[in-house]
Amino acid sequence: MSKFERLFNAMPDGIDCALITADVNRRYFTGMKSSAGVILVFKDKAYLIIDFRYIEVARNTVKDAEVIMQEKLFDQINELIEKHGAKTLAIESATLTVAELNMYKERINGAEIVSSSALSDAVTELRIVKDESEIEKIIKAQRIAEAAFEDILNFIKPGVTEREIGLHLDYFMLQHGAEALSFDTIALTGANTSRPHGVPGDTVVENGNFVLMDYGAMYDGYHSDMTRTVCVGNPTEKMEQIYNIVLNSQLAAIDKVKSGVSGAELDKVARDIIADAGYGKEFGHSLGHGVGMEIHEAPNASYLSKHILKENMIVTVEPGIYLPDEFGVRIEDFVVVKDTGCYNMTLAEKSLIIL
Ligand SMILES: [Mn+2]
Repeated sequence: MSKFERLFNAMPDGIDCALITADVNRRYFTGMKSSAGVILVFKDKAYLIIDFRYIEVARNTVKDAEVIMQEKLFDQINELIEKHGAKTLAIESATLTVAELNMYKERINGAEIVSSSALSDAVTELRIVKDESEIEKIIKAQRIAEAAFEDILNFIKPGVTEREIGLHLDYFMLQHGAEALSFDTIALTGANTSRPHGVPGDTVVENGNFVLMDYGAMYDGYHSDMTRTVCVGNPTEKMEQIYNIVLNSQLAAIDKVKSGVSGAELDKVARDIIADAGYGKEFGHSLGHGVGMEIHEAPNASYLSKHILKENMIVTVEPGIYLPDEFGVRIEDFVVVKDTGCYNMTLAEKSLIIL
């Protein structure tokens, strides 16, 4: 079954066509990267309407949809709606702006616009479970990030700045096949490591400091995500103790991952260990999130999460403890959910590395 057929199966009855406009979803359905274009999906046929800049690539690579050169977009959409006799058209409520919605309402005639979350929910349902080729791409992205980790261990030493560490990781990943960075690399040292999403600055690594790195590579449209905290010179007893609490919490949560477990249950396993050690308040973010064509996507692993994990979903497991003005530790792997457990895509060492 094509992705478009599966999309229709995931939508409620009564929707005759769907208009896909989000860049990431257009890429998911067509396999090609573009900053413009729309996909119009009917029950028996899909069209990609895309402008001159992308038309050659589209015609050569897009197989599941008929490729149409964009001219007068709304006239073209209206003609196709008429041709297929569609009465209702679903839009991506999760990503469309109010201005775009108003424009569609004004310029699309012939079909009533369904502004419910039906289409966005259906796309999420498709994207949340990965197929083998998607998992392969994510693993490739992760291997690039891990090679960068091996490399950075030779670079980190007293005197280098957070920005230099971040840039070194970024350069390595881009040089070794990453299409892009997954997100702005986080590289922090010393007291800055207590800021979960701190921005790398001119702070210099000193002996006895942690260095926390949270980063990822993109490969063929797919992201990776990992965090490691390493120590330069010897850690204090407290640093070592906190590191081991986070590590135990992370290992216990990974052990718990399998089909049927909820995101909330997973979060609780990790959180209870940290809370029992006396640091519940210092773990102020959720345990994890899905990763795919977006760096944060479903399912969530937070205490509020209603997601039930299923075979071939992907979830990060990233507990942390953050002590303001002292230091922070976070350790993050990401895993593929399996019926019998999980497959950990992250191979990088996570017992405390002392440089
Ligand atoms: Mn993450």
